[in-house]
Amino acid sequence: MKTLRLILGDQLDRDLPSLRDIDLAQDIALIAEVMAEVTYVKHHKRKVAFLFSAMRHFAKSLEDDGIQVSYRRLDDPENVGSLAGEIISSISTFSPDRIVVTAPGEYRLVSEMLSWQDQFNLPVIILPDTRFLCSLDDFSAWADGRKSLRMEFFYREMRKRYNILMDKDKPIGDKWNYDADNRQPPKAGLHIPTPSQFKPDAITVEVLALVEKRCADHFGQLDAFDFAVTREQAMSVLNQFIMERLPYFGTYQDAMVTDEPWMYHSHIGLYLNAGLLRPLEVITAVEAAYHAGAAPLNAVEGFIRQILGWREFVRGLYWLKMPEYAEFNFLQASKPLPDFFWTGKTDMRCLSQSIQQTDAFSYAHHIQRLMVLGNFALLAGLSPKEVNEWFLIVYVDAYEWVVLPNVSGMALFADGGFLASKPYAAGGAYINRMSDYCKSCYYNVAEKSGEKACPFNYLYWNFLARNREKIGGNPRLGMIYRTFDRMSPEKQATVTIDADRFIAKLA
Ligand code: DLZ
Ligand code: SF4
Repeated sequence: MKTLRLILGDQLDRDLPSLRDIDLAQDIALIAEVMAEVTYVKHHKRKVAFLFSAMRHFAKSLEDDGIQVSYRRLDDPENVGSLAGEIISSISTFSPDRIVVTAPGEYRLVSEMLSWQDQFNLPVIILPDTRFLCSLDDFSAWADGRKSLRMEFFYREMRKRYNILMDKDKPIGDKWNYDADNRQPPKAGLHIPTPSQFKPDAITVEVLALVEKRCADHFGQLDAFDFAVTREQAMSVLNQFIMERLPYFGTYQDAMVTDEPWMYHSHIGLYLNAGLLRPLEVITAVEAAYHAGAAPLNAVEGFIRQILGWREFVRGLYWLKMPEYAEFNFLQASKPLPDFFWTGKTDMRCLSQSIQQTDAFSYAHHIQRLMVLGNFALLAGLSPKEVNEWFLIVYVDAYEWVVLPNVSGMALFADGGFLASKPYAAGGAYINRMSDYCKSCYYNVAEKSGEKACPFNYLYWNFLARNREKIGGNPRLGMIYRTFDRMSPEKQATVTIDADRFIAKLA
């Protein structure tokens, strides 16, 4: 049966379900660069360039394997601009008997695909995406009957199921989680290795020019583009991370240093999420480094937890809760995103550093995302829809399945505690402890009130006061509310005055 096999931009894996039983004699793999996917949110230029270059390299590797590939470039005059439109073109060119796809990572696209069979008048087979370690059925079965879902318990099940860092039926070292040894503040004189860099080849150079032209009004920079764009290059990023950064990953995973965007992080999320790396190969390579004595348990366990635990958990949760998850706004936050999220022009040093890095590299590490940008959005009461869209646009590893639970669930508490046991709210002291940003900030982190006080300080108390009705009963916040209640009425009033002044200025 002649089959048209659509491969999406984040499905660049030779072992993709929709490629497995390909008939080399007659099937066609369709890969299409389309404006609809580039602009449903206006993705960061670097993200579009990464995906297009990786898609073109992947197409070439499929052809090398003898697969007939129909590759639609964005600048092809016949490009019709949407995935459905490109399938219609391919149907008229190749007359396939059926269409096969691997389930996409975003709900909006699955919904669209469900109408394709009628639209094309051909069977459209959507295969489950097996590139994850927990199937959606297994996740639903695990979640069934639980009032709240906690990653830690899911992660332990996954450790046992895949026999990762296990000593028979016990976790190696007798503890499941070594975060108590992690999260150290940065100390002076840290040596941070240069990350992997790849000089753009002819394919990438062409893509960069195309993106510069067609995405001129998108956020972000293309200068000094140096991401991996092939599986081989992505493997070398992984190996270099294991050799040079993994040993310090755990200790400094939450640390932030001025002009050091990469720290000891792996920078492989974009490759995993686009299909260039596979989660199990990453996990087993990192586990092997532990057994070889090349990295300590706190680093290895912390890293593996992100992939075997957190990544699988948020993906399962997304599909379990869509489409409602996108509508959640438990705290009824509705402020628009301030302009400085696009310009980086703010006197708040932690925010300007995180946003400028995001603009330059389409990257910021998890604490910049969660405890600087996300924390600010939570405290300032920004609209979850606007914050989610910003995260989806600006990060090279971002797809809705990963953004929505992290932003709405983890950062903004918009799901009311389904994913997180309490809002991750913090004042300036946390950022000061974990970074060197405050030293060069216009604001004073030690001041609690007044024009020069760190805005995180009064926004924090204002957030708690404002949302008391919704979160005041949370047992994990009891002590904090008691501290607030011990403040004098004048001090409490000052919090409101400072917060109102600051928020009025944002608008
Ligand atoms: C993100 C993205 C972009 C920018 N461009 C394309 C594209 O031109 N063609 C394509 O097939 N996929 C693209 N993607 C990835 C899709 O948006 C992604 O597959 C869905 O969001 C589902 O995760
Ligand atoms: Fe951020 Fe406040 Fe520190 Fe400035 S003082 S960098 S606003 S935490």
